[in-house]
Amino acid sequence: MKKFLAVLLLATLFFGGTALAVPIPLRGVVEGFYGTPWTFADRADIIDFCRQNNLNSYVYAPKDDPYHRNKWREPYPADKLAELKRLVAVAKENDVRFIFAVSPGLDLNYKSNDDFRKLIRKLDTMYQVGVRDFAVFFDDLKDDKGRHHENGKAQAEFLNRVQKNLRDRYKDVAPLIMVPTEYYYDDMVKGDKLKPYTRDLAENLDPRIVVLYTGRGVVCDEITDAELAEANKIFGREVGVWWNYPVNDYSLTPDGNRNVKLALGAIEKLPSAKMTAIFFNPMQQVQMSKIALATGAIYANNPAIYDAAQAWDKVLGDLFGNLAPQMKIFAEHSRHMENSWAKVGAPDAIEFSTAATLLMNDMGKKSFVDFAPLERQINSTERAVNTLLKRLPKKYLSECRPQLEQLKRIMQADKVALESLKAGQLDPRLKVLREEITANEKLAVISETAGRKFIDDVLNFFDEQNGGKRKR
Ligand code: LOG
Repeated sequence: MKKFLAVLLLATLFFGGTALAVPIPLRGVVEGFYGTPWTFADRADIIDFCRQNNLNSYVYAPKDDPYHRNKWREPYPADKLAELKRLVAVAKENDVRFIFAVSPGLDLNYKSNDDFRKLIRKLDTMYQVGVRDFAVFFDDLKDDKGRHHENGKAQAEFLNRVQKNLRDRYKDVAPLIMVPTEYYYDDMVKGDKLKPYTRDLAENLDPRIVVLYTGRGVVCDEITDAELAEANKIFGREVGVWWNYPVNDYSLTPDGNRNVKLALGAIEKLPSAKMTAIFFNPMQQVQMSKIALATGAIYANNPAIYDAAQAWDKVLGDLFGNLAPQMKIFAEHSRHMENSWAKVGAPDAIEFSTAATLLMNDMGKKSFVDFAPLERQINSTERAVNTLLKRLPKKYLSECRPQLEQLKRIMQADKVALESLKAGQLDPRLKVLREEITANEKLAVISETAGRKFIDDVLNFFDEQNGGKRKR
């Protein structure tokens, strides 16, 4: 009977999904973006956010902290070190691991004892302020021609030596974490063979060192279970994932100071198979990053049953309360990130763009065209934007005002475009509005394939009509 009850209990838990909750052991945020690093307050806030969302790690790796990368040999000045010490304490209070990373690859000499000592000195100082988790990153060491000069064996031996040195002297440090120079799959292989660097690194790296990779590309659409298994095979261990969403450091204003597109979608399309670590790389916009990061936390706490759409709804509700419906509309127009080398995030505003596409298909072909579905989309989007501009708390608004204002401009132009179609005649204001939008794209990009596209579709439609008329 006892046995039966035990089986019954296990079965209920099993099929109820709860007992299956197997969190990814190391899960958290990697402050690993280019651009102005987060402030102390941002970091303390995100560490608290980690605890609240059951994320257990924060990786300190801001590319533009000179002492992390460019001037890695130099010790932190006293004030910076004091700040880091406070942060480590905040992490400890929140039960979040503070993982300190250094990126020495730009000019490290693997054979130099002096360089080895300098690196160890850096990590020792961090140990003294309370850090017990360390990482050494070797990403982004390519020259303008896309070549790098890293030697996989030398790098592995260097890291093994670092790991041994720390573990011999300190019994309480966690296994070292590293990012290889060839950190995405497509860069590790040539044809069906491993490239020499990756082969030598994998062959020589202490199997206890945790390797992070970013998937098939740097910023890629998904990682399947099979792809993860392939990466595990390459490195002869369970690799971890450095996931480049919602990071937007490759979408910049011309002065390079601010990011033009915000990644406000859910984390999606990640493995459901067992994984050892996952770190999400956020945006400089710390508050706006919380949408994706909180969905990432739901994923990392139970990958097997993760549902991106459900997680997104829950998180929007948790973060924005009664403004969640409006935030959802706004965020829908700002999920997808894409350029010549990056592609990630669900498509933007699917319902909106579907309504626009259907409408444009019908134009000129059918005697009755139903404008209502797109009109509803435009109106509800405009209303949502206006509400957010009025009511969104300042900490959020200060990070997304340019994008909200741009979406507002786009909706105003969409209205004029729609009226033009209804009237069968192009309203000359549309071109003016379009120009304004283009000028502002230097500062804010949103809804490229939905609201923004509709403007051009309508302008093209009238161009073709006029062209056609002229021809006749
Ligand atoms: C960098 C990262 C950057 C991200 C997105 C890794 C491992 N390294 O191209 O610092 O934020 O892409 O631009 C990267 O992803 N390299």
